[in-house]
Amino acid sequence: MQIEAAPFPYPFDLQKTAFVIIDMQRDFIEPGGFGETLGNNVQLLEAIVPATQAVLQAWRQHGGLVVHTREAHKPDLSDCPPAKRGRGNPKLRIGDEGPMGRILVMGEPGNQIIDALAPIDGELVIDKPGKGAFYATGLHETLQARGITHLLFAGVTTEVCVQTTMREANDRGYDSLLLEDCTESYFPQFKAAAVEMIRAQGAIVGWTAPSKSLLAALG
Ligand code: C5J
Repeated sequence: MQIEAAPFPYPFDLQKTAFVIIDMQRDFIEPGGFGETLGNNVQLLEAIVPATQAVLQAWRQHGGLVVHTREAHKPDLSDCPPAKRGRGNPKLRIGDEGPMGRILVMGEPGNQIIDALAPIDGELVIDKPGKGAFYATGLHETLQARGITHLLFAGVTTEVCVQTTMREANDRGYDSLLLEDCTESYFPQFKAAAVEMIRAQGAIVGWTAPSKSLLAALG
């Protein structure tokens, strides 16, 4: 199969490709979570849910591997460096009690993936303490054991956890493609810049394409 993509078409084998949905968790998308405590307008991110849901449904129908990630820390915060917790001047810090439970802590209501994209049996759910999904998670080994060589990306936020993970994937030898309408930032100009820099210089980090190109390839 091949996706019409930029900077040039992206060939992939469904059996060797995973759809990776980054951090579509209540902490980032709904009022009262980490995103809002940092002063962001979380409504911007909600807009990508229908397109991401459509891809998820099609990918499931084709039997493709799905990986969901959550930015999530242990309740004792032993995996949250003080530098991360102390950064900025938020209303609430990681680990503090917010309207949806403790901010960015595993098992709390706000840390769950939004209902519209909830994982189903057989899908991988990766809790990650960093911005990149390969850091301290074993994700690379898990994907290698399944023979995965190609990754399709959706999720939030484009220039932080999505781009960081794509760069980590690139250095580990994966061919990655970002679905442009399935990713968003609290800062639209950062999304635009991240999309450009990913596909610049002959796909230096990876490819980008609208989700309709993937859906067309899947048929
Ligand atoms: C951020 C993320 N932006 N998932 N996390 O802190 O991009």
